Amino acid sequence: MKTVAGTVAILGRPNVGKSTLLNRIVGEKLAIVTPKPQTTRNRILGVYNGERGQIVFVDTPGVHGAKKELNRFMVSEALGIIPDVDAALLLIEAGTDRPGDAEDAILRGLGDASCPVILAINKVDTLKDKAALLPALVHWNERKELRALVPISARTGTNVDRLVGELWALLPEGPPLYGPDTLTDRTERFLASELIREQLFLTLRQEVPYAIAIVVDAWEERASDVVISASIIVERDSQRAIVLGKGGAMIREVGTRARGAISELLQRPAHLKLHVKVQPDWTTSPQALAELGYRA
Ligand SMILES: Nc1nc2c(ncn2[C@@H]2O[C@H](COP(=O)(O)OP(=O)(O)O)[C@@H](O)[C@H]2O)c(=O)[nH]1
Ligand SMILES: [Mg+2]
Repeated sequence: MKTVAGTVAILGRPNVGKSTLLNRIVGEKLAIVTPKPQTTRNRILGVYNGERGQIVFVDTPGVHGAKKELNRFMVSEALGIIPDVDAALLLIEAGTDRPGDAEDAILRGLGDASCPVILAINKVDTLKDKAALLPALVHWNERKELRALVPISARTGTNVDRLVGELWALLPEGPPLYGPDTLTDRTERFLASELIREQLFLTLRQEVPYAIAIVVDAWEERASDVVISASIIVERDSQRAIVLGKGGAMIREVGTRARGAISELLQRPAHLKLHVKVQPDWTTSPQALAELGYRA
């Protein structure tokens, strides 16, 4: 049998579970996940090798009304991938009965690119009564551009195999795009910096995580471990104080947790040195954004 290979974008509004789904499908933690919206800032590619061939999934930032420069970059990361993929998964949460602004924008982009799309209705594990899905199914079913509707739970894995199974038919025949050992296009440095950002999102209150970027300053491989120095960039002195915490308690806690996650990722012990630096207006300055990896 001929093999199939292609790219599939995972698109949707913030917080619907796109990154959770990517991790679930590839079986590794490539994308960070938090209960807060707008955690993911860059496209992250995850390679899935299955019975019929290879699917390259692209996790994207959530599509939302964007004002700040950083947010505009995030939305362009998501919508800008559409012309380059073979198919798309539009992810919504159970309970989203009709398309909102985000879904409209995504479906418009997919329509313009004649890109086939499957709707995945996520978080069905939160439904007590599965019949509650029916009104949504009826409404979404009216959208002729949807090739399939699949209720799933990215968290528990329910129906994720079926969802992936629906994708093969949308992809072209061809050899694998990536070698059998390639899991992602992202470097260990990037993944490690994301794990630091994840802990900051999980630990810090409200707005502070949105003002944070991470720069890995040094990465020293030693015989049996790795020493990583990283800067936590914030916009204001007040945010620096919050990240440090009383007597440095907050940053110590973040450092301990991130070190654990990074050691797990790298499959070897990691040591982490964190510094907090203030760089005013990095979220609005195009030049600063580009230097921090948020390049338009
Ligand atoms: N109950 C439930 N929660 C989920 C599911 N998938 C994701 N979540 C949660 O939804 C939140 C946002 O997930 P995330 O993957 O970061 O969403 P993203 O912004 O679309 O990438 C996190 O707290 C996840 O644990 C699911 O299938 N069921
Ligand atoms: Mg995400």
